[in-house]
Order: sequence, then structure tokens, then C-alpha cells
Amino acid sequence: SKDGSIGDQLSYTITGIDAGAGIMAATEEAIEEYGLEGYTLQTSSSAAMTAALAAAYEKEEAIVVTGWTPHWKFAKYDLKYLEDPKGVFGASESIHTIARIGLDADHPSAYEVLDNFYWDQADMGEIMVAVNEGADPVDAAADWVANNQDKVSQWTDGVAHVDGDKLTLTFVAWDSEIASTHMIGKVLEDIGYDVELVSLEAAGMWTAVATGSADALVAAWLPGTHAVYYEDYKEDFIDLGVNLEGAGIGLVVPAYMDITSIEDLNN
Ligand code: PBE
Repeated sequence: SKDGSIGDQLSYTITGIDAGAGIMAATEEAIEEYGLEGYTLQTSSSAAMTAALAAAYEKEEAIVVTGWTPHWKFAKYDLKYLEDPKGVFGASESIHTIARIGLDADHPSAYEVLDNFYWDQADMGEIMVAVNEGADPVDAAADWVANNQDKVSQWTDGVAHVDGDKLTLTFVAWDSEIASTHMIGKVLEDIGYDVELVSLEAAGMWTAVATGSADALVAAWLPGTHAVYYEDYKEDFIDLGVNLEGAGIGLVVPAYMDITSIEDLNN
């Protein structure tokens, strides 16, 4: 009998996020690779996932979520990644900035700032935590920019200001990308752009930059998480390189759960 098994405690459910996220495809692969029989990956949203995590954590109940770093949940709760001996979730990831073809000619100042943009997990974390604590992302991003002019000026020094040129950044409403996109949007506004932030599903985000309907995204998780999108469109965008290092994805559980590996989900 499976009574009291880990699977029973979890109702054989892995709490996921939006369907287009790379971590969802990786989790389906993990279910396959680890033979997690009977498990269902629940599609929801970044916000619904963290709400489910909060509710379970409060009651010390079992839960397993699709998790990633950087993310404020690790500061707020005592959590752990399940070990992934088969390496389904890949090693360390970097977040890249991707521009549409022609952006360098059309908006050289924006292109240069986007090309220069590079920060670290603690930077992104400050905005994410503020937003989680209730700040409007626009305000949290503006505060970070105001408090980190030394860093921002390394991206903008010598870049010509513009006069209200329209610029569209696209992103998915993942907590990490809400933070980064609002931040760089504010930096671009400060040099004179009229910036619109457009929130889409993952596939739509990549398509928008590949077709030129958006100018750039700062939310490309590589080499693994967004590999499919990257391969699909690699002739149709310019990869401006890494804006954050040491990112990662996996399955995450509260530290009070007595399991350590994805394999233990079968116990
Ligand atoms: N994430 C956050 C995204 C990339 C950024 C890990 C949820 C994904 O899985 O596609």
C-alpha cells in the first residue's frame, strides 16, 4: 500500500507555473526520467505557485514546486532543491539579453545599454523581495535604480540621450523577470525612451522579439531552460549575452520534508 507515502502526502501533484515556462518541459521530462508514476504536473502561474507554497508551508504540509534561483522564496522560507542525479534540470544557467534584429541601427543608445546590462543575484533579489512585500514593481525598480547609480552608470556612461523614442520590452510575469524588466525599463526611461513593458506567455515573448514586434527581452534562460525557443528563432535575433549568472531551476520542497532527491518522490 502507498498509504502515507510521499506521493500520497503530495496527492501525486507537482505544483507548476505557466505552461510555456522551460521549467515545465523540464519537469515533464523529470517525471518520465525518474518514473514518477501517477504524478501530475499542475499548470498554474508563478503567483499561484507561490501562494500554494505559502499555504502549505504555514501548515507544514508536503508540497513540491517547480522552483528557480534567483527567487525571493528562498529568503522567505526554509527550502531545498531536490537532488537531480540524472541532471534533467541541467547545471547552472545564465540569463541573457536578446534584441531584435535592427535594434542597433534603429535605437543605438538602447542597444548599447542593453548590451552593457549586467548585474548579480543580490541586485535582482532586492527588487524581488520589495515586490513580494507589496511594492509596485515600478516603484521597487525605481528605488533600486536610484540607490545603485554606481552600477547603472556603468551601463549608461557615454550613451547619448534620446527624446521620447518608443521602445518595447517584453517579458513573462515570473518574479525574477518582473524585477529585471522593470529595472532596465526604468534605466532606459531615464535616458529618454518612452518604454512600454509587454507581458506575454513565454512563446509569445520570444516570437515578439524574433518578429520585431518587441525590441528586446532580458529574460532568456540559457543554455537549458529556453533552449527550444532559442533554437527555433536563433537566426532571428541578436544575443547580447549574459546579464546575470548562477541562475538555476529544479524541484523545490520545504526543508521540513524528509526527502533529498527527486528519486525519493517515488517513496
Ligand atoms: N523560470 C523563470 C522561467 C525562466 C525564468 C525559471 C520560471 C522558465 O522556466 O522558463
